[in-house]
Amino acid sequence: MTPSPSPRTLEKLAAARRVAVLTGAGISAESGVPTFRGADGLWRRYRAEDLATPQAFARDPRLVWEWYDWRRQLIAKVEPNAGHLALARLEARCPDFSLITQNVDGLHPKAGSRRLVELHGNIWRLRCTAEQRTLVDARVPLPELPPRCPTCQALARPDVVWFGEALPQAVLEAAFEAAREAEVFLVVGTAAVVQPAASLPLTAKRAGAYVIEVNLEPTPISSSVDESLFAPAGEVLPLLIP
Ligand code: BJW
Repeated sequence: MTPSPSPRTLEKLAAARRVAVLTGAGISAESGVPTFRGADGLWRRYRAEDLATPQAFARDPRLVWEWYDWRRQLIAKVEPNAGHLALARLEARCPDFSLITQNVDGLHPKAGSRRLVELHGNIWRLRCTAEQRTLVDARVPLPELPPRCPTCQALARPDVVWFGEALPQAVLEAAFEAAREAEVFLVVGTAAVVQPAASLPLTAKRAGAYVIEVNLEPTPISSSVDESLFAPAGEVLPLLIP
């Protein structure tokens, strides 16, 4: 049975003027997007070192692109779920709101979220490896692998953040500022192990936020938050945000 949020959690969320949310792969799981670390997670079948590092791309850009092109084809077929839609509703009624996502799938904007910080980039953008110019290319499948920059013909890469790469400074600052200023901080569907994203809920907590976690199972931050709700995000978020 889906756990009911406590009255205190519902009151905090209803009264808060400054709300920040951190989402991870779990929020898109019910749409049909694979997570990374779960039972059917991508990292059970593929090695991150072979596909999601700058070294892997330097070694074999075509292999890396085949994997991203496969994921793009999968994501192109799915729709936002009740969890994404609930967060878009929360944004519409909250004067100061930030949705910080680790996801690259673009399902939050598709659900109507606008005040969005994409920590790990976006799978629908390509970045020129020579001049760092980015462009949106939503063609599935891509006609040429690996794709090239249409302006200078240099190799293009997915505009995502791989292991060992720094997150864009402005994006990182916006996320930590939102965490420090939030009255309520909601953490949804993340294993909370990848840094620096995993530090955001604890930063918010230390700065005085009421922190609510939604996940299928306990995570390393569960013992530090104010309330954990262990159930699918697509069921819990509509209860939190009717
Ligand atoms: C549900 C659900 C449902 C399921 N409802 N819930 C400090 C200590 C140790 C290591 C480091 C450190 N600082 C940095 C590091 C290294 C590294 C790191 O964190 N490693 C750890 C794994 C140990 N971090 C980095 O390398 C980062 N870079 C960095 O710090 O650079 C520093 C630097 C500075 C200056 C110069 C150079 C460098 C970059 C991290 C980039 C992560 N990239 C990826 C791939 C993105 C592109 C792509 O998608 O292909 O991001 S990896 C992958 O993990 C992806 C995700 O965004 C990220 C997080 O995963 P997430 O969202 O938590 O998903 P899962 O699958 O792990 O969990 C899903 C959860 O949902 C589970 O808990 C389920 O239970 C739950 N769930 N269904 C609710 N229906």
